[in-house]
Order: sequence, then C-alpha cells, then structure tokens
Amino acid sequence: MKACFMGLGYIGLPTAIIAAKHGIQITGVDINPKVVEMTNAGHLHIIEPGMEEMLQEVVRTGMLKAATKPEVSDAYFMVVPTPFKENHEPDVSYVEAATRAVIPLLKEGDLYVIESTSPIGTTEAMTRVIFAERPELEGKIFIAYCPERVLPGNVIYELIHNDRVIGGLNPESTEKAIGFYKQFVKGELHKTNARTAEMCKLTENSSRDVQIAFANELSLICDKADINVWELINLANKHPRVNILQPGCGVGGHCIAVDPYFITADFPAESKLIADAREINNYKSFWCAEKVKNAMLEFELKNHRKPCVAMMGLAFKPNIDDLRESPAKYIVTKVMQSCNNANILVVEPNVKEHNIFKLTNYNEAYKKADIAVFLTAHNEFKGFSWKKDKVILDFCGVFKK
Ligand code: SAJ
Repeated sequence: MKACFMGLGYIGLPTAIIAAKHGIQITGVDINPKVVEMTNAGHLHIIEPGMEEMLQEVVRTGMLKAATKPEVSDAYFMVVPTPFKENHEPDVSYVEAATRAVIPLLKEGDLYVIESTSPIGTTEAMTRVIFAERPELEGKIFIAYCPERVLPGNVIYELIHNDRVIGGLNPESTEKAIGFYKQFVKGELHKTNARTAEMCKLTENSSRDVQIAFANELSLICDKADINVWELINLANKHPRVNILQPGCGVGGHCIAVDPYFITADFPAESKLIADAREINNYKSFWCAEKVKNAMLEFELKNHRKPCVAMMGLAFKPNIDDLRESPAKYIVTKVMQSCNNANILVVEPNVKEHNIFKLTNYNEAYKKADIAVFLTAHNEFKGFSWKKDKVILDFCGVFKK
C-alpha cells in the first residue's frame, strides 16, 4: 500500500515514520524544501525522543521518501497546521491547499483523511472542494476525519497505543480508514461520523483548557485569601470524585490554547464557559507578569537598589525544549520591557542558546538573584532549597510539598 502524508510537522512526520515502519510505502510531503532535505538525509527537524533512529531506518529501507509534491498513492492524509486568524477565526487554508494538491492524483477506491485539528464541517467542506474538481469520483472514494491525540515527548508510544476516533462521511469510509490505521495502531479505533470526530478533538483540548482555568482561577483567589493553592488542591483531590489540575503561569503550546477558539468562533452564544476559560488562562500570564513587576518595585523601595531577577524556565511546559506559544516567554518579555532588560537573568536548562534571550545557567542565577521567579516546573528546578533571603515567586508549584 502507498500513502501520502501532506505535512511533515510534529504529527505528520512521526505518523509517516511509524506507518513506514509497519510496511506502508510513504511519500512525506512538505512545502519547506529544508524539511524535505533533512528528512531524506535521516535528520529529524523536530525534537522527539527515539524518533531519529526510526527515521534513519525507514529512509534506509526506502519505505519513506520526502518530497515537496505528492505522488500517486492509495491513501492521502492532511496533517497540516490549522492556526487561527487575528479575530480567533480558524484558518483552514493549509488544509484546503493540501487537499487541492492531491485532487488531481485521486482515483477510484482511494482514501482521503484529514488529521489536522479542524472546525466542525471541515471534512464536508473539503469533500465539496474535491467533488467540484472531480465530480466523476463522487461515491467512489472514501473520506474520513481522524484526529491525533499524542503528547509531544511521548509520541512513539502514544501514536501506537492511544485509542483513536475515526469519523467517516459514511460508514464505508469509516471502515476503510479503520483498515488503514489498524496496520499500526494497537489502541481501540472508535467509529463515528466526521462532524462528531471533528468536535471530539476540539472537546478534548477545550475540556483540558477549562480544567486548567479552574485551577488558575483558584490560584488567583488563594493569592488574595493567603492560602497555599498547591496544598488546597492536594487536599481537595483527596475527595474520591474531585481531580483538579495544577495552576501555572498560563496555557501554552499550539493545541490547548488554540483549539477552543474553533468552538467559540462558530458558537459564540453557546460557548461561554469555554470562552471564559480561554480568558482566564490568558489573564493568568498577564497577572504573573504584573506580580513580578510589583515584587521588583517593592524590592527597590526597601533596598534602594534595583533587584537582580532570575526568570526560571522558558518552555511552555515542564521538561521539554519547546518554546512555541509559551506563557513563560510572554512573561519574561513583559518583565524585560518594564525595566529595559536591566538585571534580568533567564534560565532554561533544556535549551542551549536563544536568539532573543541570553541564557544563564542555574547556579549563576542562584548566586546572583535577589528575586527568583519560577515559570516552568522543570525537574532541574526541584529539590533545591533557595536561601531564605531571596524573594521567591513560584507560579508553577516547584516548591509545593
Ligand atoms: N498545564 C497547566 N496545568 C496542568 C496541565 C497543563 O497549566 O495541570 C499547561 C502546560 O504547562 C502547558 C499547557 O497547559 O502550558 C498545555 O500542556 P498539556 O500537557 O496539557 O498539553 P499539550 O498542549 O502538550 O498536548 C495536548 C494534549 N491534549 C490533552 O491532554 C487533552 C494532547 O493529547 C494532544 O494531542 C495535543 O494537545 C494536541 O496536539 O492537540
């Protein structure tokens, strides 16, 4: 069987590699020639433990070949980004462009699948695009939506073991898509229709966003009420039916902070809780930046000199080097802007260097800082006792018991 993956990003490339390892002949397509060149040379352009060895194997055996244009195949997968526009409206133009690129290659019996996170109705909309160009294929190809659920950093395991939801335009399409994924997915493959599968992906990430917003709201209340929010959540979670997530300095990454907008844009009157959660999580980052600025002012008034501030962590979540859409990066930028970058040390143990922030190592920051601000709960920051004479702002629970 031959399959074509449109998009070799954080999801497309690992899925293509794993499919190739399971005996499917893969063409991986990316519009970026650099990505294509690196992939064909066996070099991973994303960061994912264990993945590069696998890539080298499937390139060596000829099971995976990268290209800038799709090739005639039996199945086509759209795994391209779906960002949002300025007004938070979803932008499906990459899905449409990828779809248009494969339309001339489609033939009877082929499978077309969208994996990209997409607003409800996208699969139907792309079906119209396909049949407008190739009306003779109506009823002769299989079309489905199948979102991914993997957690960056654990992609190899989760791609194989997670359950997946597969929604075809009709039952035959669902079965055809299941037949494809069964070749490498050990988790259960749950059947539904395309609209439900689209909404399921948005629901999963919105659910997490709402739950994190609840934890973040508690952290704001506890700060005013002089209660340790970490202790509070730990105690509340002793209830058999309560399971509160952890507050942090906001929600980052390109999924949870984005996908809820795909619901709120289309259903503004009905999605009040989802919209509020987005606002709370965005506000939490702003609140953290204000807290740091206030602590710096207080220090200056008390000590008659400006403080040295260590900003601990830049990644969007613990123990990764991914800085995209990171609330920590936003907070560091806001604080630096407020004091003309003076005396701010930035520590990110998972990154060697950064083109905007000059990075300092942990020990140097520890020695020099008057104020230490913990933004990302990296393992390196835990189990270290900071001297009592330093001001500690722990936004991510590094010091929680
Ligand atoms: N966060 C908190 N408190 C928590 C948990 C997370 O503040 O208790 C923050 C993190 O620090 C981070 C953000 O939320 O800034 C998102 O991190 P995450 O680990 O919750 O999720 P992602 O974005 O890495 O991956 C999510 C996953 N979705 C769900 O857990 C429902 C993953 O399974 C999806 O495949 C992925 O989105 C995606 O691609 O959609």
